[in-house]
Amino acid sequence: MASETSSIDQAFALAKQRYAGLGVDVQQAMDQLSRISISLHCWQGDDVGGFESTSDLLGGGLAVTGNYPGKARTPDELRQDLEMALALIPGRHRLNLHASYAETGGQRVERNELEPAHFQGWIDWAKDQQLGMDFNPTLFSHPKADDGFTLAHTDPAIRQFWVEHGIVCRRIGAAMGKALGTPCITNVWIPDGYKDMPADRKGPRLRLAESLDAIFAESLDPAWNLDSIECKLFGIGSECYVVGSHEFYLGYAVANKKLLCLDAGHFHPTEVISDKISSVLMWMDEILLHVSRGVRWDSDHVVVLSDELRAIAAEIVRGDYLERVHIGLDFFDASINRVAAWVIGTRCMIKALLQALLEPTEMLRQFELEGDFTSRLAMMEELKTLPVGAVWDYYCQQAETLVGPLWLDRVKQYESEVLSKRS
Ligand code: RNT
Ligand code: ZN
Repeated sequence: MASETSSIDQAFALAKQRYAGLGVDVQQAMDQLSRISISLHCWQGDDVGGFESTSDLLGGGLAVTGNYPGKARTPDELRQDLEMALALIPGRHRLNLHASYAETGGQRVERNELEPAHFQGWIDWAKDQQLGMDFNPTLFSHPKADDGFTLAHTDPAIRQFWVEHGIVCRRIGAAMGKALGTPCITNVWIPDGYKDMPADRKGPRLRLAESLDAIFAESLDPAWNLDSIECKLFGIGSECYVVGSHEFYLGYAVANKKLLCLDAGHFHPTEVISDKISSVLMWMDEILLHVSRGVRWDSDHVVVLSDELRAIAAEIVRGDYLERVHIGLDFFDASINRVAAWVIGTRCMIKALLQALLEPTEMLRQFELEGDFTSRLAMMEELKTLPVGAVWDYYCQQAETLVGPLWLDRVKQYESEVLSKRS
């Protein structure tokens, strides 16, 4: 172990020199990285199931594939799995919870009657784990969402039910933020849309705007709760029309000072959110990201260190947006170990941020200003193979997190001791 440690130290010392040669302060990059929190989505741990018994169907056009054994069946199991994942991820992070993960003590509580008390178990746990929390009303997997419409439904009673759900969720978000001393981002995503060509694209949008206004009518302290709205291009069963499109929510967010949530899987396949960050931040203070990986469609694959992930991180760092961009994850894969999925995706997000923080951006900008695009491209490619891995290993070691693929052994052990015992 001693020689292992020293080889990490040696590699780090060499990497540090290498970066210093480009004017990059590695220590400063690591310090900055340690202050970035990623919001881990609870729903990777149980295939977006939640703990209500209202509906076995996922609904809302969401699809999880795979039947890897060992998924969490109770809030305690889910928390135990999250603790395992968090122990293998350097830094201090956040939990992103859905309303369908309420703890109602075996009693049936309708979604429009949820209270902070139903999330006290999560809040206490988050406090104990030193995690901030983010929150999401759940407008799917419910009989009142079965026909594919919620806030834009033609039936005023159904709209009212979901408006009330939104209202109670914002209060729950504020309670989470107050208890934990960090604002909770309460993000609204709805499935509403048509499978086939609509005759009226306008009506549902008018209804959605009215419902959102009603949800957001109560003013809450932004120190406790921040509202966010998530757009989408299409879903399964809403291929021809989605009420909450990008243009709809971009406009609503600007007009009403809300955060916009950009999900990496919610655009045309060649359209990337990395390019949208600096565009939308011209007109709003803060945004939320749902970092995901669509493969051919919004498939929510586990995030890997792709070109787009690196571009997202680079944009956040280059634009000096670390305080204005909230980074949440949104993927769910049931075909691999679910704890490993969290660890892989989150570690990749952090690695991408490290790589971005180690970039000699000024040098690249200078080339660009001078019109020397040859040097810009050449340097960007050279930078890709600098020893970021040595810095990453050292960063993990400093954070007392397992270095390299050693974390996988720990997950395998957890699988045989805990997950495999679940039926
Ligand atoms: C769906 C949205 C939404 C969900 C979660 C579970 O397409 O991405 O964010 O994934 O609310
Ligand atoms: Zn999302």
